[in-house]
Amino acid sequence: MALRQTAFLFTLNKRSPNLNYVAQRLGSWWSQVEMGPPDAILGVTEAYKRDTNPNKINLGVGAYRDDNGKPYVLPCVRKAESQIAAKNLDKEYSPISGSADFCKYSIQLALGDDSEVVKSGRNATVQTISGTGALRVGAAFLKGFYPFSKTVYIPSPSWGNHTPIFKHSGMDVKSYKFYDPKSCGFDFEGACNDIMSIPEKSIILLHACAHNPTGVDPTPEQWQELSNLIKKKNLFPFFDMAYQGFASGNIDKDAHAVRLFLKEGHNIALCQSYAKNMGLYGERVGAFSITTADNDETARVLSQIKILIRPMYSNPPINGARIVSEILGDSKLKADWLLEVKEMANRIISVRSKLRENLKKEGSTRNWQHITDQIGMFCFTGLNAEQVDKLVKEHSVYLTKDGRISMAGVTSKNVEYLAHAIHQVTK
Ligand code: IK2
Repeated sequence: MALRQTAFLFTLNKRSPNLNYVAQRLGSWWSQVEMGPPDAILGVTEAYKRDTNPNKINLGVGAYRDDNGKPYVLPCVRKAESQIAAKNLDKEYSPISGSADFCKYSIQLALGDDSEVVKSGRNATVQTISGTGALRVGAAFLKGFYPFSKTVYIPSPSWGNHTPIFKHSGMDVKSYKFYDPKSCGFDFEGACNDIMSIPEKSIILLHACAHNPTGVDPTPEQWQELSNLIKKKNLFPFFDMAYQGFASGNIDKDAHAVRLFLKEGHNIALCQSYAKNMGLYGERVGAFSITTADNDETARVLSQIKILIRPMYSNPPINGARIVSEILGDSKLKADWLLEVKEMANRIISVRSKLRENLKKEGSTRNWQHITDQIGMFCFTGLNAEQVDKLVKEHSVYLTKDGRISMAGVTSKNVEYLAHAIHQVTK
């Protein structure tokens, strides 16, 4: 049918230039395709770009900005790039699992230099297309090889892409309580109760630090209890660590939960991203790891992950991995990076205080303590859909519908305007 139609169009085209008219009469192959909705997060940026208000602020997507509201390339990344350029490297394909150096540095960064897991080779690690790719590869591995229920329990709420990623891989998704709208904090009791009722041997997704979208993280004591409970229920912990270093400014502190679970004897899945902590958003560089029982299991798991990756994208891009390896493999550059990631985290912590102060100055009598209690890139403001709508329409402040704002888009220059706008819609 397709061939006949193409041949017919070709003959007609020779005779008549009015192909559109003919295509219309025949009907297009895609006339049944309906318009899809814009992405809940990236769609906000599209709307922001169309706005002509000079005071507009984009607090939608979680991408770091400097205090002038400009995208920020870390100085250590620039140095790494010039060191790499001087090496005059080739552009050959990467192995399916990516750069071996990159994988080694990544798992060491996550688990620590003294990690027993790394020393004994109990990790199957591959380079991925940033954190999203790590989640997607991980989900495909679970779908193919997890021997029990293929249901993943994610916190409520969670990053908007978690459910689509797992569903796209053929997994089922359910949720457990995480956020308490009354306290704008962690619903520890609700989470524990829900986890108690998750069927044994299910998969549980945990945000390692800087929970997205709420900015609410369990305390170390709560992580300990969560670890005990998850062990008791025999659940498989799947960690998403997209913000190591970006939450507190300290890479070890932010990896606390992951390292604790391993110390407590769990085997885990782990997704890492260098988008935020090295500012390598568009380089799309991340890692996926499974910790295993022994070397032999590592080799078997790795072989199967490679078989899954090959038809997906064959092998990952080389540039971002080179930058990460150059930084993590060079003690001077690594020291620079640790300072720079701390500076980014500190700027976010400081604008949280400024936003609270300015809301007070505006005369707001609401309790805004959660702005400074929450951590990482996002603040879950507690604004309802109507207030969000007003912020967008009346003040050109762009944010996601759930009331999440990216603190990275707040600067010392726009914080007063933002506080004024928030007060106007909440008073
Ligand atoms: N996992 C979590 C929890 C994330 O927050 C992200 C990044 N999200 O940032 C966009 C936003 O919410 O505004 C990722 C994974 C994956 O990030 P990437 O694929 O860019 O590494």
